[in-house]
Amino acid sequence: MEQTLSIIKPDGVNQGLIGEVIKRFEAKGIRIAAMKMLQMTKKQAQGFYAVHRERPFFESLTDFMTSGPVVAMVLEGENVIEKNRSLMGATNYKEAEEGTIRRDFATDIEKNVVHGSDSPETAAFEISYFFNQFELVS
Ligand code: 3AN
Repeated sequence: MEQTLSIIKPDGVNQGLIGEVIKRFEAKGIRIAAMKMLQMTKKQAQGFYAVHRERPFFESLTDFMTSGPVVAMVLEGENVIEKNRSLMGATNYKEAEEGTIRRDFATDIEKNVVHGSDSPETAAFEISYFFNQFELVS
């Protein structure tokens, strides 16, 4: 059984897509093991995206991610990292496959509705960034 971190980004929350995104997860048999809504501080966003700190889009990305509330979730299931990534679609929504969340709702390479961990190592770091062990329901 694998776990991954999903975030519905401020643009997703703003567009009223919380229910739509969760519906797509549940329809694929993905279980939600934890969930919370919060608004990140600039420091929290910088820490979360620390791997991207040298990238030209870091400042803009961390501004965007703190611009409104997000919904953070721990998803659980077999192969859930890959399953979630394929439901999300490519980072650039123009390259994302038909029927993916980003293809359907993203408006920009940055404002791409959802985040999902890309490996077991990032998943472990990202889950512990938002949740402690008592907040996870197994
Ligand atoms: P993904 O979220 O698909 O794993 P990452 O980890 O490469 O993509 O990038 C993290 C976030 O940074 C993306 N979700 C997107 O919001 C933003 N981002 C990535 N590449 C760019 C870019 N070239 N220009 C602006 N924002 C970007």
